[in-house]
Amino acid sequence: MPINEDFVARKERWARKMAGKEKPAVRSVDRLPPGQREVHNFPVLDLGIRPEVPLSEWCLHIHGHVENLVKLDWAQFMALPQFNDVSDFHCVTTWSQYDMAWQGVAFFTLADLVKPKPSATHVFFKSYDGYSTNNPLSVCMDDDVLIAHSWNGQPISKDHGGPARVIVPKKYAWKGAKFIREITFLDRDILGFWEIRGYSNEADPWLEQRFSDNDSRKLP
Ligand SMILES: Nc1nc2c(c(=O)[nH]1)N[C@H]1C(S)=C(S)[C@@H](COP(=O)(O)O)O[C@H]1N2
Ligand SMILES: [Mo]
Repeated sequence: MPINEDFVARKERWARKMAGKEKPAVRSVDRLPPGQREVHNFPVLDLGIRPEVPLSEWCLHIHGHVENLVKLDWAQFMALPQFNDVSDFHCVTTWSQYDMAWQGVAFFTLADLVKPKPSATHVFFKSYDGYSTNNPLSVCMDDDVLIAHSWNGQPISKDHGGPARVIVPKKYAWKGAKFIREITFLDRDILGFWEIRGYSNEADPWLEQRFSDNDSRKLP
């Protein structure tokens, strides 16, 4: 298999962040993707079901095309190497909030733990509220993707998806599952809650991929 330069660069950036050596991100003056407006109040957006998951009952199940199936309880999750990252947050309903400071466990760390098999190409995320979403594995293996338990130094509230939520900064925010419960590595793509309902399967805010009609690859 040829070495994927892009992947190596992302993993190197992540390793520098883990070591606390990353340079502050140099963001362009133009941080607002087309059709978005900046907010400062972190709106709440979900299906209206905010499941109460006591930490004593919380469990993250990671399985599928991996060498090691893993079930993490809260203590095991919190004992994993911690990762901090600051990123911009873009909701498809046109609000964006800059400089969201997240703390949690990097997707890279989870991948090191479960070791995706070569057959793994996609990742499916399932939540305690019945929500789901999907991403290519290559999208998840970026230096800014994490399972966050804290925001601005405080545990993520139930409104914002606590105990833990997925953050995929380069995509519209629906690609990051709040109330995360299960992560499945797959050898094919399966559409999530909004993707089934006509939302883009690629969800790049800079390309304004809000709905599937703007995707580069039309689904059958
Ligand atoms: N489990 C779950 N995750 C979810 C959603 C949801 O309804 N349920 N909504 C998504 C959408 S559309 C957005 S914009 C963000 C909103 O996160 P917030 O409520 O913290 O702003 O969560 C995403 N993740
Ligand atoms: Mo959203």
